[in-house]
Amino acid sequence: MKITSFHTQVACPSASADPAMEPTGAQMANFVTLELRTDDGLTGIGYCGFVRVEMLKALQATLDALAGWTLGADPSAVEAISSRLLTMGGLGAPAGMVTSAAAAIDVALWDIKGKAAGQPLFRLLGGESNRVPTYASGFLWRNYSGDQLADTAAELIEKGFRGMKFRMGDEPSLENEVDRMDALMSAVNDDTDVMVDINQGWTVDQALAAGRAMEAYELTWLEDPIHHQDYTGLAHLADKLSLPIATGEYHYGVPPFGEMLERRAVDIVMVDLLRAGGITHWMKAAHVAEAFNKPVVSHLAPEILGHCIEAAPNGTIAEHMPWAFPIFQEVPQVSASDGALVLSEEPGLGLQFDQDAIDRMQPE
Ligand code: SMN
Ligand code: MG
Repeated sequence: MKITSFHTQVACPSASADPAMEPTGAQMANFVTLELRTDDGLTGIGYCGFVRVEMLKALQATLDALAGWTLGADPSAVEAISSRLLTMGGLGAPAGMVTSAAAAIDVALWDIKGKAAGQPLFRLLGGESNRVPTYASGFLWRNYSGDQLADTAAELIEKGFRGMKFRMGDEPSLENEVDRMDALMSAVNDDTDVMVDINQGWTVDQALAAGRAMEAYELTWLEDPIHHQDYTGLAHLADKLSLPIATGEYHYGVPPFGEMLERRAVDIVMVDLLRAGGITHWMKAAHVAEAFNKPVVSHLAPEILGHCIEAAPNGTIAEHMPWAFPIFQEVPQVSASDGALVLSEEPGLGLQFDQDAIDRMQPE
């Protein structure tokens, strides 16, 4: 089998984002889609993005250049193609747009591999079930009042979610942070997992004080309390707080996960699909965490990373952040009976782009 052609498009679901959403959220749901076609008539799909709309042209040009280098290659050589693209596009130093674009190609190659084998991705990677634990993300924003948080949390539980992530770190005092936490916790029940994401907003001292105040709530994790490369600070927090520290979404490639784990700077390893470099590299980062006896969780792209969470022996829960859902025809649903993300059992990713929707989501 050979790759014969490819097609990229841009799509901007951000244009119809809820205006009440925190701007960092509302502005980032923009994508470049990829279709990779083979001489066997199979098409693999992937996408990159989670960038502001102004970045899309540059990202599409990067993806076009990298996809051009795959023409003529056998798509089942995922490992070889993926590492060649990182070398050709970025001299093998993974970061930025090159890695995101290479990740989209890696995903499309896995989609082709699954379709050629007649296997859904989660099974091709070694997993068993199409039902994956998940939690709601992208709904409980920092600019929401206590009442908005409580109302939204109740709606999420109504939809079937058994877990949800809440953003903190913007309040002028610890007292205000705790008030918002109280408002949210009053709306959830005992079996709701609650995660908190700070997006690197605190200093080590702030994180220690806030983390101690939050220990009473039995949260599932405290995410990115401080800068992601401050391993010494993260290790200090992981040691001093009983609250598990989750971090990893900001890292590019696989090697930082080794260092982070060696330094004991993390309790729960979070891996981003595009920054890791695709499914191949996501799974490697998961296995590095496994070697350190730590759980791995996913960042964004639940329609793809749900498969990886299921397949990784240490995968625990998928982040349900549905920003890319509008570009697909059918997407995994959350089961009202047990809150699981139900993946398609069709070969490959089990996803198809919705061309009409993509046509409607063109930038101005
Ligand atoms: C996040 C990061 C980037 C885009 C959206 C959301 C956030 C998360 O840190 O963990 O979901
Ligand atoms: Mg995060």
